[in-house]
Formats: sequence, C-alpha cells, structure tokens
Amino acid sequence: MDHSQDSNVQLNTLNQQSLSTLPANVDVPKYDRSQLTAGIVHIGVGGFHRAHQAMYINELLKQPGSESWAICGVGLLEANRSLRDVLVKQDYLYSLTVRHPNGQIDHQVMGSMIDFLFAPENKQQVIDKLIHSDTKIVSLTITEGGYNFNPATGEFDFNNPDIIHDMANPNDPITAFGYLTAALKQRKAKGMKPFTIQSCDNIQHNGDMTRKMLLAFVNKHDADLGQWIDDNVAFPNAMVDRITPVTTKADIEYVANTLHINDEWPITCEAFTQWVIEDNFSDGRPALDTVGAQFVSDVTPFEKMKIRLLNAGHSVLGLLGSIHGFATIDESVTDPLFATYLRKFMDDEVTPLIEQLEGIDLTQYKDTLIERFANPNIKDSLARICLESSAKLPKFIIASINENIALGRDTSLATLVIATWCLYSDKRVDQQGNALEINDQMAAQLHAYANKTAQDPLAFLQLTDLFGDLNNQASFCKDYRQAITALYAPGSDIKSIMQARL
Ligand code: CS2
Repeated sequence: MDHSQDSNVQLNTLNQQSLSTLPANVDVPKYDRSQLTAGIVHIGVGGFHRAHQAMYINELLKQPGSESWAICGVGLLEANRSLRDVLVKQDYLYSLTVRHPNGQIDHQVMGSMIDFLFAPENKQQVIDKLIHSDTKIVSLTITEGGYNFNPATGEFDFNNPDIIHDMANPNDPITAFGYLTAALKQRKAKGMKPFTIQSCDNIQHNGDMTRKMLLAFVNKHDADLGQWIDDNVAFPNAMVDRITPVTTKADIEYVANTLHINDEWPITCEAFTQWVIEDNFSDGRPALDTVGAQFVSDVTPFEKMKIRLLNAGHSVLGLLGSIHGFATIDESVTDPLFATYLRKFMDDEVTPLIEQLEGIDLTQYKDTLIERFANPNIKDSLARICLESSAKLPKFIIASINENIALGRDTSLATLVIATWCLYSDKRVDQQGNALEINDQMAAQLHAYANKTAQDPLAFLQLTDLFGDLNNQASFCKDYRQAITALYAPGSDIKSIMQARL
C-alpha cells in the first residue's frame, strides 16, 4: 500500500517495535540492543555525530563482542529538551538517508545510541553517567566555538559568563568543561581510571586543544586535579569528515513517504565518510579500524589537509556564494567561475602549505572534494556553512593567510573572502538585496566593526580577537583595501571581482 497518497493513514513512530515493518531494503539494527552498554558518553548530539561517529559504532555493534561500546547521548542545552522527548519515543533510533552523487540512496536505521540524558533537568544523572565504570570514552561535538578559546591567541576565555558560573559552582555545571571536571574529580577521588576525552570537532589538533582548554579551566582552582588529568587522561587528535546538511521538514516527509514511518529525527548525509584517529586512549577503545576508521600515530597532516581544503573551501563558497545570492553549496560550485576560483584557492593558497602524505594524492583529494560539493542530492545550505563563521574562519582560512604572509606568498583569493565577510556582516543582504540569515555568537561585534568600513576601510580588521595582527600587515592591508573598495562600489558584482583576482 502506498501510504504517501493517503494523508489519513496514521504512520507508526520509528521505534524498536516498528523496525520490523520497515521495507526490506532498509539496513536496520539486527543486533540485540537490550544487551548493549554505553562505553561512550557523547556530549553534543547534532547531525554530524549522528551521521559519523554513531554510524561507525552502529557498524561495529554488528560484530559480536562489541556490546560494551554503545553510546549514551548528552544534551547540555535547553534546546535539547524536545529532542530528548523524541528520542525516548523512538527508543533512541533514527534513520540515516545516504545520498550518493549518482542518485543512489541507501537507507539505514542507527541503533548505536541507547540512552540520552538531558543535562539541564538532571545534572547529577549526567555526572553519575560520566563516573560510571562502563564509561570509557567521553566524546564531544560541541562545535568550534564550544572550546572556549580566543581565536587569535588560542588561550582559554575566562570571561565567558557560563565559564564564570562553572568556576563558582563546580557541582552545578553548565558547560562541557564543568561536567568533565566534576566527573574527573570524582574519578580521581574514587581511585578510578579516567575516561578518554575524544574531540570530534573540526579543529586542528582537536585533542591537544581540548586538553589545553580543560587544563586551563581546572588549574585555575585545582592544580592537583590538573596534574592528574595531565598525567592520566588521553585526548586523541582526530580528523573527522562527512558532509551532513541540516535536517529539514522535507527530510521528515521523505522518510514518511519512502519508509512509511514517522521519524522526527532523521539525518541525510553524503556517502563519503572519513575518520582518522590518533591511537591514544586512556582505558581501551572500540575496534573502529574494522569498520572503516583509520588509527595513526600522528593525525596532524590529515587534519590540516581536511580543515584547510574542505572546511575552508566550504567557507569560500559559503561567503562568496551568499553575497552572490546562491543558496546551497552544490549550486555555487556548479557555477564555472566559482569552481575555478575555489580550485585556484586550493591549489595556490593552500596546497603549498600542506605536507604531502604517503598514500594520499592531493590532486585527487581536491578533485573528490569538488565532486562531493557538487553532489546535487545534498542540498547543503550556505546558511549552515556561514553559521558561526567567527569560530570557523580563524582555523579554516585566517591560519592559511598568516602562513602565506610569513612565507611571502600571495593571499589575494582568501583576502577577498575576508573582505566579503565584512560586507556580509555589515549589510546582511546579498547583492540582490535579499536578507541573509546571520547566526554567529559574535554577530553584534562583527556588525559593529564592519559597519565602520565606510569611514575606515580596514575597520573590520580591528577585531583583533579574530584577525590577530593582520591589520599591521602592509601588503595584506593593501590588497584587502582594494577588495573592500570593489565590493562597496555602487552596483558592484561579486563575480567580476572574483574574475579580476583569477
Ligand atoms: C562545514 C563542515 O561547518 C562547516 O563550515 O565545513 O560542517 C563540514 O561540512 C564537515 O566538516 C564535513 O566533514
């Protein structure tokens, strides 16, 4: 029966019981979920975690002997309340729709999450989970901004009000740092082993960064605990990759029409996936190498390659494309001028900074990136890409600009992206006058600085927390000023400005 034709048909909710009603081509968990225990507690259960780590663990759980590596999700934000309600209804199950560039679609249901704790409602429950002897790994996707560092100096930001709260109220945490500290303190007092802290965010040296930030926080009030963490906790660095657009109402409808089930928490993602992890764990690890992840002794070159090419490439298309009036990544990259600009940026301003990796052909890596970006079945919105640019751009693009300046190399393609970010933050409309959706913790500051551009073309660069000393780099400033003049000229057209820089 085709339920999609009949709006009166009440669809079953996706849950353990309704799994058997799904079409035969859906890969559903056949392992016994009642036998699983949560070896991993994951903080920040967004779309990326559900398409990436939770997918690898789902594959692993198909293998006998891996029952102790299921996931307990943790939501720290008030916004996670409704999510918890959905998850409880769905027995923590959700569908993953994998869309290949050639139109092939794979349907899966992920069973790797077996519990979800909504922290604002019961903080003690979260701390108890973190100190439970089953918990071997605490993994994080708290976004680039969640690590609480000053983007220019890389130092911990003690002025964040939530951090000030957590410092003053160690038993009533709000932030991931507060929770990790409360739990590690108790583990130390009980003579337990610590868990591994595994960052899955797009930050180069994400493990080292997590260690540095956590130690800054802890050492402020408990140097003994800081020493114990430094001596005992592993923070493996990792490169994570899978393009995962924001879930839309259309995705929910698609699952209802195709799988005849009501899934209020579905995920759509591309087919490509990669996870390269430093093999450094405090208390054991899942055999992720048996399900496609790669353990290496040093992940640095992989991280740099991915962040400076893929993530930066996204930001190039995101900002330039938004100002032009494009809505998605595939729309932007299928425009030949944008594709040429992106490729030249990657070839001239990033590739010379990347260490050649044995077994990885950078030319092929870049070709694959362009193919992935062009996947017409992944409608990855530029609004998602430009979200929290202030936390992303220092790592994705400004880092390469600084390295190029130090090497005396040209940065003109990246410079235009920064100048475009200024226009974007200032006017908040595209070049057709349509409003742009701005979502950034620093939105007000970005606007205030960018808005002084008419009086001082370099005003935006005075945001030294983001740009460091770029405003003192003469040749960069000259080029930036030219880009600003072109962008702010009446009737300016981003495409001609891009063309002029090729
Ligand atoms: C994107 C990433 O947030 C961004 O700007 O570049 O979310 C990207 O899609 C993922 O890192 C892909 O692995």
